[in-house]
Amino acid sequence: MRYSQMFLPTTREVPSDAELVSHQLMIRAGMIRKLTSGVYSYLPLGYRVIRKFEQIVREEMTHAGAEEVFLPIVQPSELWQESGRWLYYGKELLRFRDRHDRECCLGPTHEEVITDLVRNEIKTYRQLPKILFQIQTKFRDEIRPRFGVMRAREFGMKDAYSFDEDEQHSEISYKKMYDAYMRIFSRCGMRFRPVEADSGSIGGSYSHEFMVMADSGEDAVCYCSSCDYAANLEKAEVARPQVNEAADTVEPMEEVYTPSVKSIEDLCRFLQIKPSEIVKTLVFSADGRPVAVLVRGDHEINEIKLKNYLHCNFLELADEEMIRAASGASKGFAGAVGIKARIIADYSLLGMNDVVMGANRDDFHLRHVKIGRDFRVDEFADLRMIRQDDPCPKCGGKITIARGIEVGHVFKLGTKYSKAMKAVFLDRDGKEKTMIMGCYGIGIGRTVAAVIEQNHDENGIIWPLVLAPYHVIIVPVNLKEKNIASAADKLYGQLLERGIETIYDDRDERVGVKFNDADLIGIPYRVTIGPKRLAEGTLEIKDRRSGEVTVVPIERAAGFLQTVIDSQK
Ligand code: 9G3
Repeated sequence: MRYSQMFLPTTREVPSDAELVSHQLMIRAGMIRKLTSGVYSYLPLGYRVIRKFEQIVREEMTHAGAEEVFLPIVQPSELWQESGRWLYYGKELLRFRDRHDRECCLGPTHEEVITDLVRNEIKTYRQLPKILFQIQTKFRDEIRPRFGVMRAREFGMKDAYSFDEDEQHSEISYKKMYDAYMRIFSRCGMRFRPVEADSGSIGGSYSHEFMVMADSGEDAVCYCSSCDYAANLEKAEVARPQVNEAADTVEPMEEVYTPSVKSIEDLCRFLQIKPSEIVKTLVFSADGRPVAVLVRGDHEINEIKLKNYLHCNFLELADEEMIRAASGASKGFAGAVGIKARIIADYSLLGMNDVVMGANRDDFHLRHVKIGRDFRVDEFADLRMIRQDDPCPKCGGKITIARGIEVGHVFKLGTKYSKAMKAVFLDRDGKEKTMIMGCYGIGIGRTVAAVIEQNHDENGIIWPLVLAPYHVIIVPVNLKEKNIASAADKLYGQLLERGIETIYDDRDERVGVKFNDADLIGIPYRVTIGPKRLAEGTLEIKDRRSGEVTVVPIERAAGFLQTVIDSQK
């Protein structure tokens, strides 16, 4: 393409709310423009990248045995009523009525639609397994869309759904998808990790998130430096501590006056103790009932683990009223001794004695408290957040905490939808069975943005070749000089003939502007045609990633670029 003809509005301006580098660069490089909050238009340069990533996804999905479908975004509420989700979701589900006053929604995902399609067509085990995928727009009315296309309200997703006759076969489908994801993200040259994740509200036995490692990521993950263990921080299990059978020489429990001393650090300063000698008593309301949860002063409660352990629907910190009713004190002075609530404690409290905790009396704490002597713990469980340097729950190695961007998520769904919607088939013995499902998502725009998070410098984007919108940009230093213009025209023709995707920067602009734009939009190879080199019959080829400049004879330039490009495909 000739630059002067392109719709490629690069700009130095970034919107004030663009905090993420990828958001800034996608605007500045003329890839996207915001239509309204959380809704973006892809301009030609941005859409070329999207299409290249989608092509990689299609190739790997197909290679894994999935077939592509294309499902509607308008969905009838009846299906969501069948699955029981119509009332579960709030305003995030964009609902509307059609001209016949029928209730519909814009699809935020397609479990109901695909299960309805399959239940109408698949009748016997001979028709299984099936893995169907689509690349389709989703709409989720996020309350606060941010970070450009990273967290948009309308976004493209590849979503796949597997249907199997039993758990073992479902496991095979899951692994096919998991392996396809490994190939997709590897082909894009990304630094990523699959991590064990919490399957959240969509029940099913387990799930993995594919995390692109980036300090700007919203998700916290932990991984072991010695083995392949990795997990979303919300899900990460904590290795059972060896119980410290400390000596029993602990004095009797005693109250201590701690006027207005509520926080852990105030208490440490006031009593000259360490956080690890304190037991925090957090009162939760689990489905409306008070539960006292005990964790060590230097640990954090993991509310996802707690909710999963309690199998409750609604979990939140108790309000002052419930805390006072259970403990007789305000939040900062609640303690386990004498509290009127179920008491569960994190494993790290096992064997602890001689601790400090709230006295269930305002302005007082207890010290020298001994678990088992002064109060009883109903149950011990793994309830705390894992921390940097904790032992790996798999191999005992060292745990590292890092930030990541979730670009993919694969779930075992079991029969959550197929049971509710009666997606059944006749098995080998002619018995009616419920299909076993899995679902597998990849955020298209989010992945492109994540690639930029991992591939940029102060001058702009640095595209991996497989995703680059164009492979080469030709920058003639001064088109008014005839021999430069003809050399550039000739090279442009040669590159197009070889199928090399090329921008010919034919704008009447200073060469500095052209260089800056070439760096900003991140084209992997920049060919500069200038008078000095031309006089010697050569030109310069600059590699955007390494910065390396190679001087090449003009007649060899097209071949040189073909070789270097083909070597990376
Ligand atoms: C909704 C709304 C938002 C949602 C969902 C439903 C997330 C919802 C989870 C999934 C699971 C998988 C198939 C592709 C991979 C992810 N946000 N999820 O179900 F109504 Cl408003 O989407 N779906």
